[in-house]
Amino acid sequence: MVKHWDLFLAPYKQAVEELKVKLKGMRSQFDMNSLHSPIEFVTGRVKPIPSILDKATRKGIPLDRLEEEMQDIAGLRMMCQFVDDIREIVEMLHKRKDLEIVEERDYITQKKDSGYRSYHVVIRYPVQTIKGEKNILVELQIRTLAMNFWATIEHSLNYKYSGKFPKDIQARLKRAAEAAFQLDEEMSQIRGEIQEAQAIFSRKQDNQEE
Ligand code: 0O2
Repeated sequence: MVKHWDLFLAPYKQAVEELKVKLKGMRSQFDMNSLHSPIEFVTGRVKPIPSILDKATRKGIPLDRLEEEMQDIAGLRMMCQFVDDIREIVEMLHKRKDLEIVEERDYITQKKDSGYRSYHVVIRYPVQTIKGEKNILVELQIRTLAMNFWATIEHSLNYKYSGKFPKDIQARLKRAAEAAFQLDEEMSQIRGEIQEAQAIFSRKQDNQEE
């Protein structure tokens, strides 16, 4: 028998799969036109049921209001090389006709107390079901590789310490966040140089494949 959660999560799974194809497709189009892709890679997930329940309790969201009030049951991440790529991706999202932007949260110019940096865009995305169209909320997190590295490490430490970091770990994480920020700054400064090298490398690979 199909369980209640399977039925509830089905459109979220469909949205994640569809959006992964579409966003990865954007990357391929840049590649095919020999242009720098602002998207390096894309990942996606449906929030596991225990995390949905935890978050609902933490934020006081009644389970019959999950659809309206929990914005990240479906989530995708887009990683980029440079901070400026993030703006380019957001601009492209604004132009798309297959989704509607509901909210944007800029944790880059306003980083979180933890040191977390990322750009969040909540979209309303229509999924076609056998019962008609269903609009669901999806959270897109757009971040550089350095921001992603920091967030991934911090997320696992957060899990280990259940959010209650020892003081020294907390201080180190903040310093690491600053170092990730500096790395992004440095890479932006030599962006032209890096892209030139990548173009040469990719041409060399294409020649070898022919
Ligand atoms: P998971 O495991 O990533 O699914 P809140 O949950 O209250 O912080 P809100 O208002 O629901 O936040 O939305 P927000 O802040 O836009 O997005 C929450 C998500 O952003 C988190 O999801 C993380 O993925 C990421 N995030 C936010 N703050 C931090 C942080 O300090 N460190 C890390 N590593 N990630 C962060 P979840 O629900 O935590 O879980």
